[in-house]
Amino acid sequence: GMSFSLNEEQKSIQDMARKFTRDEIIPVAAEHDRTGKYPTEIIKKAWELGLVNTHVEAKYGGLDLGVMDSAIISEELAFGCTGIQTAIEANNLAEAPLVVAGNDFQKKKYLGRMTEAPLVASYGVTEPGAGSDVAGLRTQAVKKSDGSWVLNGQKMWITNAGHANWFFVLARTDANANTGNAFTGFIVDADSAGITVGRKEINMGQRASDTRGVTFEDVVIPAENVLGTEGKGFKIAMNAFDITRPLVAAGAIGLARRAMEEATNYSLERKTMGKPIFNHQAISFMLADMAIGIESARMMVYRSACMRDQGEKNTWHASIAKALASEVANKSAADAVQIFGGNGFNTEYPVEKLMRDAKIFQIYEGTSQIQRLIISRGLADMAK
Ligand code: CO8
Ligand code: FAD
Repeated sequence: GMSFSLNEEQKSIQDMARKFTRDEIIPVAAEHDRTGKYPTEIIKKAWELGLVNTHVEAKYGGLDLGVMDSAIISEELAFGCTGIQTAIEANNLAEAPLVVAGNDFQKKKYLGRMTEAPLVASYGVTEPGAGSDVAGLRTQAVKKSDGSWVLNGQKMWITNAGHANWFFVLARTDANANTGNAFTGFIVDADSAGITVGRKEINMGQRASDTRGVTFEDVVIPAENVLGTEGKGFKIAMNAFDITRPLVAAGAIGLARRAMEEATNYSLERKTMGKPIFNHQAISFMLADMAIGIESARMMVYRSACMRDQGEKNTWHASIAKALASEVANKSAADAVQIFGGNGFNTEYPVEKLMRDAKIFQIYEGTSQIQRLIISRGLADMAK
């Protein structure tokens, strides 16, 4: 039958991730936010515990966890700092196209090395001129007579780019074909000649995470690094989101839960008009709304994650989870700042960071508008 509880293994994963977050992330999160320093040491420790690259199959050295198990980890890490969680999560995203379409050789070589050393990788789809409109991207790969490819173009907003060992890159390989046949996915070694990684972008939030532009100039890619079938890259790039949108949504829930806990604790201590502000219903109802949002968004995360683990197509549910969780995170963080009053606006308290960090959840991995596009298209399909 249907169960709403975690099994023993999932509970122990949750405990481990929660403890790691408490001991290793929370104490340094504000400092990483202030300096923008990339969390190399934290990634290494998380990697040692198996909290990174969670879905790599056992035969390539991984733990072979499901999306559901990974979502539990994502929520816990995000509770500590979503900048650091995003740096870790971006590995899952880079690896997802290989999970979906990689052959044994590619998985052994590129996923295997992620389990042998604490490396990071990047997913490179977005460009300066095309983010939501993936089919509008202009990076191009041309096949040479020996079967290798030459890559030219520019990617933008690529998480982990400054530290990546390899990139998943989506490039146009047919100027005339329709979207489903026009793009090919490639694995590109970061030390290939012709790659220039840009400066670290200074973002509003999630400042520990590393976001950069990447330029490819006549970069040669061996034939063996084509992912799946030539021309079918768009679907590989989209299928990757079936794995990662539930995880990004889980991250948003971790942030919302942090906002709720901080604001609850604060409101039980802070007094006005002779009583803790928690006892003003205007305050406690904001907290109740956070709980409503968090509990319902988490159900959608678990639902969309379990569907994927059970081999069902989860794109539509993943978009609902991602849209809902990112909005719950933003509302919860903004209300937490409100509950903290003047202190909420100050960097000595943890909630202004949550508000800055929350915004990106409505933008990356498909904006809230794009999730609604996918959800509404699904409605039209169901009506047919
Ligand atoms: N599964 C399988 N096939 C698919 C899927 C899917 N999910 N989606 C589309 N397709 C197929 C279609 O069926 C169609 O195939 P065919 O031609 O055979 O019928 C073909 O692909 C083209 O599809 P569409 O006609 O739907 O294409 P559109 O151009 O209309 O665009 C979207 C579709 C949905 C708008 C798409 O462009 C999209 O998802 N845009 C958003 C892009 C996005 O999410 N970018 C995120 C980049 S990564 C990122 O932000 C990382 C964040 C930080 C990293 C750390 C945390 C993980
Ligand atoms: P646009 O597509 O130009 O959208 C602008 C506005 O128009 C948005 O509000 C959008 O919702 C709206 N809009 C666009 N089209 C429609 C439509 N059809 N209907 C209604 N509204 C629409 N990308 C990667 O490939 N890899 C990464 O690792 C990565 N990491 C990121 C990290 C950060 C910190 C940031 C900021 C971005 C990252 N991205 C990454 C890119 C991210 O996915 C895109 O920024 C996002 O998909 C939006 O694309 P855009 O910025 O081009 O905005």
